[in-house]
Amino acid sequence: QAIHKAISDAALQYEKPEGKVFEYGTAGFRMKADLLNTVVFAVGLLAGLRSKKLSGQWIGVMVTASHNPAEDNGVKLIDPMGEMLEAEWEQYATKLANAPLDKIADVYNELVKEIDVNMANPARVVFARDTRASGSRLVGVLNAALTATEVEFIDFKYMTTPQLHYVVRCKNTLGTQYEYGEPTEQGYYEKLAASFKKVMKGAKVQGSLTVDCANGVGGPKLRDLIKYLDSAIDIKVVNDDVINPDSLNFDCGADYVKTKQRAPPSSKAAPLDRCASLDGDADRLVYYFLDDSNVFRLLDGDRIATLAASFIGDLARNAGIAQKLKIGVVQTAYANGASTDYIEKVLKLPIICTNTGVKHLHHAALRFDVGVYFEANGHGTVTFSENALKVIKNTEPQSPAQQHALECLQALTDLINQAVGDALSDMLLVEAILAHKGWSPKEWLGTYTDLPSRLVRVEVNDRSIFKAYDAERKLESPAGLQDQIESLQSRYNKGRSFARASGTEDAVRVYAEAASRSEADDLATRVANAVR
Ligand code: NG1
Ligand code: ZN
Repeated sequence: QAIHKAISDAALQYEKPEGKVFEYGTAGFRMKADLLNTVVFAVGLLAGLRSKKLSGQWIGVMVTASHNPAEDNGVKLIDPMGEMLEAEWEQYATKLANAPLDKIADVYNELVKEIDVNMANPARVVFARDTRASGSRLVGVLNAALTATEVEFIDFKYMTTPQLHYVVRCKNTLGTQYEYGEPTEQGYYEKLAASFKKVMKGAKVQGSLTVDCANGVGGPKLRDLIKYLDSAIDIKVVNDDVINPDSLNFDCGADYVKTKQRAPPSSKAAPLDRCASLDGDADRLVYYFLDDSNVFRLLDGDRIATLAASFIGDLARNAGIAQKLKIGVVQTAYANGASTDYIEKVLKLPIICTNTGVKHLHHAALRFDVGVYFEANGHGTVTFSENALKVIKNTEPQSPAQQHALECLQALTDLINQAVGDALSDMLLVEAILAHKGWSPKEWLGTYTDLPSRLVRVEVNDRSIFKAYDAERKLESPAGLQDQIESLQSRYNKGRSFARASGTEDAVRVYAEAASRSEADDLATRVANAVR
């Protein structure tokens, strides 16, 4: 039929990289940008099918490689509620991406049958990209795939990843009782700014916040957001060079700060200055500061989770609805053991540990009324169940204090991007909480003491033999390795270590923590050697 021919014709413009097998992983497809044309073409085709399958709901396509180097790029699909693509569909993406170009129209037709797509349904797609130089070429490819399959689409140009997730959710809830906001960038800023001002009632941000934007799309977007905040907060934007393409994620950004455990070399922060870093597409956030002795102190995703959980817990108690809300925290094996301890023993909240990758955390979070989830690397958010929204909205306050707490909670549900982890939204959340508590980063850090930890990347011949279970905290294969790891960790005070195959890189990651720096390093080295 006509579409079959249009797909075949359009596909002819591209060339498939030889001998490369593609896989839709934790972060969609991600690799060197010059290998991506045919992959993006395939994703464009699938986005249209996904929309048709869901009766014409809007599907998002984001072109980004997040914290990866400037020469990389990637592409991922966003489901109607602003969530990651349903896991079941990842295999279809993989199948299309690996189809030979002269067969891709046939594979497309096969998929239509296999997935049982009603081709008479409309198809609607929104897309955006980060600031990478390769983005415009890839968006051109996407355009070609959508045009060939007669999909209605809107190009949102440059956006942070969470902004596009927001737009997708807004588009699909427009005119329903779950309306999420205006499906525009301006709508996003207005929603964040208005709810921030509400949350800030009765509190004032102390001092300024310096935000390192990884020289990515978060820079210009943060500058835009600031215009809507009416100086409710003093933000200094640094590392916001989006002109020089090589500067992206280079010696700056959330991933740099978290993995190197140091501030960007360009940082001019004085002791006790509040600093934060975003990653290249602004879905990760970490805080840090230099203490009185000029020592670098990191406040990572675990810290944001504990801060948010304790604040929301307090608000729920003050609002008199604590009994009606099941608040919980979701972490991965990479969460520092001290944070897990603090959540269980001090905050007395339930914890779920899931596999790495935010889609797993997000799903687990939905099991709570208020689900606080963060990966240690700073990617996360808070979800509110329908019950939670109802209770917060419908509770009659019995005192001014209770009313204040309820209003604050209500505003939080708007401030927090519930579709996905969002560095800009999370940043305003942290700023609001610190302001309410009257805390500097020093008091925040003082809530508990992190166990020294070490993360090592180990190159192996075949990482697929490393099979994990128990939320990736243990290995069932290769045989015997788990016993070795356990015997090693038992020799260290508070020792904990695990190894798992990375889902985004061709390597095995080894994590170790222990009571002292030297023990953690030593344990990591020994487990890494056992893995090799
Ligand atoms: P892998 O490569 O599977 O460890 C990394 C991060 C995840 C997540 C994904 C997706 C660590 C240890 N791992 O996964 O947390 O963010 O990338 O970007 O930080
Ligand atoms: Zn990212």
